[in-house]
Formats: sequence, C-alpha cells, structure tokens
Amino acid sequence: MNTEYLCKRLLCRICILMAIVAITSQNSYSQPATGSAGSNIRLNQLGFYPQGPKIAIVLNSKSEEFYLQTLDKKNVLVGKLKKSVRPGLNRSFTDIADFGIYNTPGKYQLYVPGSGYSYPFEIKKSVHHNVAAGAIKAYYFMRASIPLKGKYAGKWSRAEGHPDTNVLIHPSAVSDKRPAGTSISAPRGWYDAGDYNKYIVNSGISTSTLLSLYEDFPAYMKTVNLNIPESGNKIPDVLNEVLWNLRWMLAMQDPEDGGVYNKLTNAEFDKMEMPDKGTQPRYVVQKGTAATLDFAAVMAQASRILKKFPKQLPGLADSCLAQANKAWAWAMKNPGVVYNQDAMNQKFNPKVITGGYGDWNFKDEFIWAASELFVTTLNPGFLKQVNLLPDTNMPLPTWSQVRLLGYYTLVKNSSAFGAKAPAELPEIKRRLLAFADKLVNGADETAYQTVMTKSARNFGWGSNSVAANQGVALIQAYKLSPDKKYLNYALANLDYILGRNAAGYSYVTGFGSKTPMHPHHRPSVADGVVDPIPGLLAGGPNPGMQDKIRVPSTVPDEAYIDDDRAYAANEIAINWNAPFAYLANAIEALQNQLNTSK
Ligand code: 9MR
Repeated sequence: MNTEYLCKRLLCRICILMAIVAITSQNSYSQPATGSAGSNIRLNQLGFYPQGPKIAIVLNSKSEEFYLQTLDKKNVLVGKLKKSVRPGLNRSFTDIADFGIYNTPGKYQLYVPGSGYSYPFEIKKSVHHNVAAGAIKAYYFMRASIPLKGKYAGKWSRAEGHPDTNVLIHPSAVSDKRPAGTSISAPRGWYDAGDYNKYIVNSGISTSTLLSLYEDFPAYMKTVNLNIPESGNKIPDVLNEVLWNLRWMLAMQDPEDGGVYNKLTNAEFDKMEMPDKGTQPRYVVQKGTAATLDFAAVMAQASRILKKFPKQLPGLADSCLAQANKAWAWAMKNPGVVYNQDAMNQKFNPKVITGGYGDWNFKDEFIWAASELFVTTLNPGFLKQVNLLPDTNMPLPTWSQVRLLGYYTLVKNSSAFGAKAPAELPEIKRRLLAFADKLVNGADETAYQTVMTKSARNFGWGSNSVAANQGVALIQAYKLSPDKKYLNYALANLDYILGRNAAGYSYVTGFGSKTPMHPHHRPSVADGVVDPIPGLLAGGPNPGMQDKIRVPSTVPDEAYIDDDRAYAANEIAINWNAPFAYLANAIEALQNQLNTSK
C-alpha cells in the first residue's frame, strides 16, 4: 500500500465518521417512498461481523449516496457509493457501498434513493454460525438407510430409504469370490445429490473436505452441535456425520484384492419420489483407479483423525489405515483403470445410466493418496512413488481434480515431518501462496468485489462450489501466512454465496431472504413440505443449460433459475455443500479467534 492510498483511505474514513455523527444526532430523516425490497441492492442476506468488512453492491444506481438504517428507518450512517473499476460479466458497472467502518451490532437495512431498500441483515458476532452448522446438518438429511425422526428432522422427518443390505455385484464388477449376482451389504452413506445413488469418487472429496474442517479447526468444531442421533456421544458432531458416510465407504472395497467399486447405484435414476419409494435393484459397479485412490486418501486421513477417539471408536482408525494400504496396493498394480460408463454399457447388462464421475487422468489422485498416506504413517516411501510436481499448474479442487487436497495436507501437517519432509515442500508452500495471490489479484476491481466474479470461466455446472473452493484455498493460504487479504476475500466469496451476486439469491436453502425454494432434490420435491430441506447449496449459475431448462439470462453469473427441473443450475450435491460447509465454519472459527485474540 502506498502513502497516497493510505491518506485517501483515512480521509474517506473521516468523512464517513463525520456523517455518522451528523446522522445519529439528527436521528429521523425524511425518506422517499419505499423501494422494492432487495431488488437492486446485493449483499450477504445474513449479515456481517462487527469488526469485519461490509460491502453491498448497488445495480443501476441513480444516487451517489447510500444510507445504513435501523429497521425502523433511522439512519445511522451515510456513505458515498463508489463505481466499480471494471464492469461486471453483463458489461455494466456497479456501485459499491462500503460500510465496514460501522461496527455496532444490531439489525439494519441499506437504503439507496431511487433503488430502494436491501433485505434486512444483522451486524453481530457469529453471524454465520447457524448457516455453517446447517450446511453440515444437511448431510444428516442426505442419509441413506435410516429413518429421519422428527426429533432431529422436524417437519422434514421421513421414512428410511435404500437399506442397501442386498446389493448385487454388477457383471462389470465380478471377481472370483464375488461372481455376478452375489449380494453384499453396503448400508449407510449419503445420497450424492438430487439422486439417490452413492458414488465413491464424489464421496471422496466431500468426506475429506469435512474431515479437513475438523482437522483444521478442532476446537471450534467441538462446539458445533447438530442435533443428530449421535449427538452427545463424546465425538464432535461433524465427525459423527462423516462416520455415516465413511462406514458405507469401507464396505465398497473388495476385501479380496483391495480394489474399490466406483459406485453403488440403481441402473436408472429413481423417479422424483421419496427415498423409501425407490426400490429398484441396487448394484456395485466396476472397480477403478480413481475410486480406489480417493478411497485410500480418505481412509488414510480418517485414520489419523479418528485415532484421537480410541475409546469411542475402538479399532476403527486401524481398520481405516489397513484398508487404505490395501487400496493403495491395488492402485499400484492397476494404475490406469478408467471408469468409462459408455464402454462398460457396451459389454454388460443391465446398462447403468446414473452419474458417471468418469475420470481419465489419475496423476492427481496418486498425489493426493500418497500425501495422505505419508502424513498418517510418516513413511516417505509413499511420496517416492509419485511425482508431486508434475507441472506448474495449481488446479482448484473438484471431484475429478484432487491434487491440491494433497498439497493442503502436506502443508498444514508439515511441522510433524522433521527430517522426513519431502524436498518439494518449500516449493509447494510457495505455489500455494502464489496461487492465493493470483486468486485475489484484481478481485477489488470487479463489479462484485469478489474472486468468484473475476472470470466467466468460473460459471459451469456447480459454479457455487467454485466460489466455495476458492474460499477454502484462501483459508489454506491464510493458515500458512496470516495476511488478512486471504481471509477477507474468503469471506467475500461467502458473501457472494449468501447474496452479493448478480442473481440476487442467497443460494443456501432456508438461510436468507431470497433462497432457492425448488432445488432439484428428490425429497425436497416429493415430501409435500413447502420449504425445501434446509442447508443445501444450489449448484448455481450455469449458462450451459445441459438440462434444457432455459435460464432467464445467459450472462454467466445471472444464469440461474429456481426450478426443480433445472439440474444443471439448481441441483444440490455433497461435493458442493462440503466446501461451503468448510468455508462458513472456517470463517466462524477464525473470526472467533480474532475476537478472542484482541
Ligand atoms: O457435478 C457433476 C458435474 O461436474 C458434471 O459435469 C455432471 C455431468 O456429468 O455431473 C455432475 O454430477 C452429477 C452426478 O453425475 C450424478 N448425481 C448428481 C450430480 C450433480 O449434478
């Protein structure tokens, strides 16, 4: 920061302070007629931390000023709107209302003459606590093989679906000991998304992201109570929830050879009906290298985390590590087994047309699994078998690209390595910070002042998970090098998800003033309850329209529709909720730390 910039900031703050004094002494202020709520003022619909940044975006403003008001319209601050440096993805400039200087807790709204009022929001400590917990509780609602009781599920209680105790070995998955038609038991797990199938590749990144949330913020996560059946059993609830999926995953390994089946699935998607109505035969389908390595990574990570609970979970950490080792050994022997659903369907019946999660490149899965196994065992042999730096790319994590999950794990656990630290470690740390710098660079020039809105390329299928995963990457950088810019831009992406965006939605069901009411999610559609299951992150803007449902605008960040047929923009999924849950809880944990360290 240069001195000129600092002086300008100081001057601006003094102006705003003077305005606060003038207005609070004046108290009631004459108002033009009420505008339409929320229409042109985009902000985090839940609110802001007292000491944190506070930004709203005003579209098509005719005013140069904004007013921060109590809900009975008393002004507490007037500020100058500032034009965005660059236009948005729709080519229009926005106006930015920065009221970060105001830090008195309470309930407020923004008013912009000619534009109207924002949704009401709060300034308070722990402002994201409930949505952060809700994002994890959402997994309880996604559980297979258990009835959801009213005590935990409220008006969304429902019967058990998919017991999965009689699962057939699909012809693509036979082995000597498990010929076609053999039945195995693989109950529990989370439904993947709007559908009722369970996919190992997608479970891998989702389960690991929630495990990392606990691993990175154990003290805070011990305080998050989810009111689930296991609550109070002396295991933190986030881990209780993870265990529901982990125990299913453990059953997806062929004990004979260590290979892991890609998925447990129907041949065809269920209808838009409640889970207990879905009674088609269930299959485990073909083993594959991606599934097996993702499994190895998750089990290795789970092993070192669950080891801390020997009394509550006797033997489980050891079983996880044993199964991780077996999976690793299978993958070393079978390093290139692709899951190509179309090719499989040429050869076997029944044809399986549920989600593919097909991946053709396993370099990243090898890096991730080797990193987790190394960190858990401190046996450098695992890392020697992979190339940790195959190129200079730093790809944001997705279900098909997990390299950075390995880097995060190596970096955050590096103090335990001693002489066993891999030679690549300093370079990986350097790249992680360079990646974070690249993310934040120029975000302040965008129309929404976020990393997410820098590029149209961020807006594909599940775009909201891109915003969340960018936030996770920034939190990793912040843990490595506590520069506030990383934390603030992580928070800005959370603001994006919760309403500071072009479509004007808080994209999380049940949290915010304008939220998805019709997600592509079978229970939410079929349960007869008006409100969808809460805590679910909608996929988000995606101009691709792979579902053929026309979105109201093809401008990338506007391409969203709240329609339950629109699975390419309005489905929900475990791999989208997980980085969101990580981001929201991490921000809460870090804000608490900032408060207590004062
Ligand atoms: O999230 C997946 C996305 O990256 C793919 O482009 C898309 C098409 O293959 O599939 C998405 O995953 C879906 C999965 O295949 C089945 N369950 C629902 C998932 C979310 O839409």
